[in-house]
Amino acid sequence: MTLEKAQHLLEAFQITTKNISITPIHQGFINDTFLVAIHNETRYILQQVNTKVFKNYQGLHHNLEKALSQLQAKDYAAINLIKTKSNKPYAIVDHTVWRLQTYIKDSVAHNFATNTTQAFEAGRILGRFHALLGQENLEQYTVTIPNFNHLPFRVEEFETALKTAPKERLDFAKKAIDFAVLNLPKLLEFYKVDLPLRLCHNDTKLNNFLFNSKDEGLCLIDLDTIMPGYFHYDFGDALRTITSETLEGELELTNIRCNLHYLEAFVKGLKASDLSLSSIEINCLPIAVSLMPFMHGLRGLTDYLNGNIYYKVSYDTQNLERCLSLFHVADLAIQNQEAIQAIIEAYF
Ligand code: GN1
Ligand code: MG
Repeated sequence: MTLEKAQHLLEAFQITTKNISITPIHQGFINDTFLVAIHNETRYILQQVNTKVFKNYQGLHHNLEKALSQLQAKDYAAINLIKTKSNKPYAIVDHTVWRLQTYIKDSVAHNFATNTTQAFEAGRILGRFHALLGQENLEQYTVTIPNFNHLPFRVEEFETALKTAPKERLDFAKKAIDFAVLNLPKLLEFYKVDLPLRLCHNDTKLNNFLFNSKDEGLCLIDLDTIMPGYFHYDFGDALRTITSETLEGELELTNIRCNLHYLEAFVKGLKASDLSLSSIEINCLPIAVSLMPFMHGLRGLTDYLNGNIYYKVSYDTQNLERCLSLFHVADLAIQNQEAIQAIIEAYF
């Protein structure tokens, strides 16, 4: 991104564009993100919204504005959208969609947890997020990506890919395919229970939580996928990145952990947030810890089989490697299912 281009884009928004600097933030598989500084002081997050993934970007920004207006509380750091000069939450510049958000000073994000305070705080912030949005009318939110975290739908996509993928990809991914086929039935059990829908974040990997330098949790970021879902999606997605103690696509599988101390700290933090969950929701929490890494692994595998058409990748086998890594996280959670259940039952 050149300075001229940044200047041109930022002119669409209600900010001064004098003396700006811009740095790309190389994170995320979908949108392109930049940190903008004005006079080396005020900072903003500028993002190009991937409209191939978020075809309904109007609905996305409707959800975003609505949810952000509820996520305002003394103990939860607020993020605000900077409106465009025509008072819209996003700008269309040269046929591309851009949005600008406030940046929380001195905040940091972690790709994986390194102490129990971070795990506790992530649990607490997730609980606060759900409590603040708990009264929202789900009908007023748009489903921007239908069936986003819905495993049965991801299985359909996987089965289609199995039928259409070239033989060499199927052979190369054999180990992952076998793991998926073997474990699918027990994870699909989750859908036998009739759980209540809640407004969910739907992408609660740890690096979407902001912390201060004392490891206190501030808020959740990246609210693109806010839509109705099960609390379990947010619970399991956060835990997969908290218990593993490694980067999401860790290639050295022996480095991946299922850290039950971190899991316990997260559950304690959730309890401390005073979010109230029904007993039927509580009963399904343990399986969510394996469901989410499995579902993400399956999405990566499907994309590999399809020739990498969804996620941004830097090399051909990246999606498959992410899948193997995520399946390992799922496998460890499956092996530790009883211990995970005992920890959850001790607090809920
Ligand atoms: C994508 O781009 P990012 O990191 O916000 C994906 C999530 C995955 C994540 C994997 C819309 O999110 O579901 O968890 O990659 N988002 C979408 O880290 O597909
Ligand atoms: Mg995201």
